[in-house]
Amino acid sequence: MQIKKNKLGLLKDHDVTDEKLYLNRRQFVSKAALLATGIALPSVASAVPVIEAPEPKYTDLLTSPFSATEELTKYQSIVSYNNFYEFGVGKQDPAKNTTQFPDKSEPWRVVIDGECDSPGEYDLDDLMKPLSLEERIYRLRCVEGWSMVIPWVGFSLADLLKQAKPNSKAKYVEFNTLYNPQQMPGQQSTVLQWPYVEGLRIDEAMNPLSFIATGLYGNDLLGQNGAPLRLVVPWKYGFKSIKSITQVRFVEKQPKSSWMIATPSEYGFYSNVNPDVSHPRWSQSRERRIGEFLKRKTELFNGYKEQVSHLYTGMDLKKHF
Ligand SMILES: Nc1nc2c(c(=O)[nH]1)N[C@H]1C(S)=C(S)[C@@H](COP(=O)(O)O)O[C@H]1N2
Ligand SMILES: [Mo]
Repeated sequence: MQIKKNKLGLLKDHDVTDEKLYLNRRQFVSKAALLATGIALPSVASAVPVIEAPEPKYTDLLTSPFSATEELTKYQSIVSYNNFYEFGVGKQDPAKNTTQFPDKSEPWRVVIDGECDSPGEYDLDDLMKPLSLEERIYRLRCVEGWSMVIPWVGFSLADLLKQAKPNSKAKYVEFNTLYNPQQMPGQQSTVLQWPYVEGLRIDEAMNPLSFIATGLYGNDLLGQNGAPLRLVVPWKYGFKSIKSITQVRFVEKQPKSSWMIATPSEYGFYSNVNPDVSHPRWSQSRERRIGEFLKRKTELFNGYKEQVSHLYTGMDLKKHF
C-alpha cells in the first residue's frame, strides 16, 4: 500500500500513511520473538482470499442516534485488514489464521466478577438473552494512523454491566481476551503480555457510546474482528477495543493494559483519540480512511466530543494520554 508520491506532485509527505512507522510498532520485538520460539504462522506471501459479505442475518436491528452517516468501509477491508496479535502481527494474519476460531464446538463462556453484587459465569447465549441487538455505525481510529467506518451489531456495554450490579468500589472495568495459546498461536510469542488486557474507567464504560459488538454488516463477527464478542470504544484508539472477551471484572484500581505494560512511554490508560497529542514516534494529526487516497484530519475524541468530553473535564489530556 505504499504510494509513489513523486508521480503526483500534489501530494505532500504527510498526505500518505507512512507504513514504515507503524509497521515498526512492535515488529522489531515480534519478529525476533516468533523466530526464537519457532512458531509456524503462515507466511505473509499467501494472499487473503476474497471474503464475500454474507446475507444479513439480523434484519430487525434497532437503529442508533449515535450512528455515523459517512460512507461505510468495504466489508472485504474490515475482515482482511486487522490487528489481532493473538493471530500474528501482520495485517492479513488474523484473516488467514482465524478460520477455525472461535471453536464452535464449545460454548463461549464469559465471567463477570469483581466488585459487584451479581457476579457470574455465563454462556454467551444466556448473557445476550435479555439484550436487544442494534446497529451502530462507528468510526474506528487506529493509533497507527488509519481509520474505518464500521456498521457494528451489538448492545450497549452499560446494559451488560448493569446486570451484574457493580458496587461502590467498582471504579474501573478490566477486560481480558481468551488465553489459549493452542487456539491463538500468537500467544506462544512474547510480543505482548497475554492475555490481552484492557480497561475503562467506570463512567467511560457506562457512557452510552461504549458498545459490545457481536457482529458487523448485519451478521455475526468473524474471528479476525474479535468473535464472538468484543468491545468498541469509538472515541479511543482502536487498541482499547479488546477482542474475543472472556472476562469482565469490576476493580478498584486502574488496570494495566497489555500495551501500557509493553511500552508505557507510548501507550497510556486513556488513549483518547487526540490530534494534538502525538505518539512519541509519529503525529496523530491526520489519518488515512481505508479506501481513500488522501489523508484527512483526525478529530478530537474521533469526532465524539459532544458525547464524551465531559468525562475529562479538568484533566490535562497531554498528561493523561
Ligand atoms: N485481543 C486483542 N484485541 C485487539 C487487538 C489485539 O491485538 N488483540 N488489536 C487492537 C487494535 S490495535 C485495533 S486497531 C482493533 C482492530 O479491530 P478490527 O481488526 O476489528 O478493525 O482491535 C484491537 N483489539
Ligand atoms: Mo490499532
